[in-house]
Amino acid sequence: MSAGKWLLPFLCHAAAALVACPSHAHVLHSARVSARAPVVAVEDGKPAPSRGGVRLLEWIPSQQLLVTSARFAWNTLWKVMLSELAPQSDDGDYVRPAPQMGTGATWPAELPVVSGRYHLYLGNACPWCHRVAASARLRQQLLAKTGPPQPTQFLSFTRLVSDPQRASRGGWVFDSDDPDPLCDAADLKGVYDRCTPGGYSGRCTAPLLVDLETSTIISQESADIIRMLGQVSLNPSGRAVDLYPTALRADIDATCKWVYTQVNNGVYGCGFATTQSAYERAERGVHEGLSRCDELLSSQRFLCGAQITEADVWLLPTAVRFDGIYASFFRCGRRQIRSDYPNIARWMKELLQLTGSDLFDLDAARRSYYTDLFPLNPGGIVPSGPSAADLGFPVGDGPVEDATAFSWRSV
Ligand SMILES: N[C@@H](CCC(=O)N[C@@H](CS)C(=O)NCC(=O)O)C(=O)O
Repeated sequence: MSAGKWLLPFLCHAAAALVACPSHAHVLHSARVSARAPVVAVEDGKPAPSRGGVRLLEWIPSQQLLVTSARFAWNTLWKVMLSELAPQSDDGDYVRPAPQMGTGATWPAELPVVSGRYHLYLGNACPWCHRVAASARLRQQLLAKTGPPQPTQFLSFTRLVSDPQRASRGGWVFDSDDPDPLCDAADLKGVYDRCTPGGYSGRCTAPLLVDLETSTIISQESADIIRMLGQVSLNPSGRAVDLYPTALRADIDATCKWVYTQVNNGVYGCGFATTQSAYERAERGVHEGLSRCDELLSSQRFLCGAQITEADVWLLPTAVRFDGIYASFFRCGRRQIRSDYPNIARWMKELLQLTGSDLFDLDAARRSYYTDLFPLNPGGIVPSGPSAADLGFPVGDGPVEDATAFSWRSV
């Protein structure tokens, strides 16, 4: 039987019950309640108001018809919404779109390294923004929002707010307490338009690195931004933190590759899968990847040895969101970091301290995932935890200094 044949009677019956006969539904409802009393909770001697709905089953000839039609309608809508949110392969796997523009992973030679000219647009919930912010923090390049600038800091940044209802495209808007410094845009689309002669078409993603002086986009790809920021420094001390030391490059590249595929993108593969087998593939990969990280961290301080590298910066955003968000929201919590990956848990607390726990707000991120990605959670209920406090995360502190955690390069 065609889908429309199931859907139509269901919608007609539902509409009739809702629109034409609300009082009928109420009568039926009252009759049922009195016949089966007591079913209503009594508080202070008064029955609590009952909200039994329109009692569709009284109107629709068969429960099977109701369930089949509702499931079909719900599933169709979910698949349509999810294909807009997250492109899919024919097998139901999530396929992350490729970035649309950027200058590659090399800092453009024509851009002088001066303080205040380059600006990052970053959203708290976004893991790709988080890894850019963490790398810039570790290299002491990020200008603080308040207080006098330090000599090493050359990047200003704006905190984007996630609000797909307010944004004209994508999900990012500005709030009045952290406005856009480029053109006072209302949303990130306004920034993309301003930087694109003739107007911008495509996804308006964060992170975004722009040159405020020429109103041009330098890059919208987090991996490239991390790499290119490692090639420039304002550090007057003659040495700078090196997250990509020459001797470790092959190991860092290889580690980043599987961390990205299995863990960073793997959790999205779980959450955005539209078939059971696609979900199971992604979920297996996530825990294989996490087990491999945990094993490495059982014998060394960081993923590629005794010092922090880009590989640690890549793992961090997914690790800190794992128990509090992805485990439940993306259904990959078969094993959790706090109980099953003790070495990642130890490493994560250290990374949070070194990057500064004020860089990321887990509880705000959880609210954002659960409400803004509404096709995955149409009711919009946000779980109460586990919160940052439940997980024992440091909260709101600046970065802890520890020179032994880093490789250094001469500048
Ligand atoms: N390749 C990009 C992906 C960034 C990305 O997907 N950002 C998301 C937020 S987590 C975004 O801005 N999405 C808005 C949209 O797709 O419209 C990177 O790693 O920098």
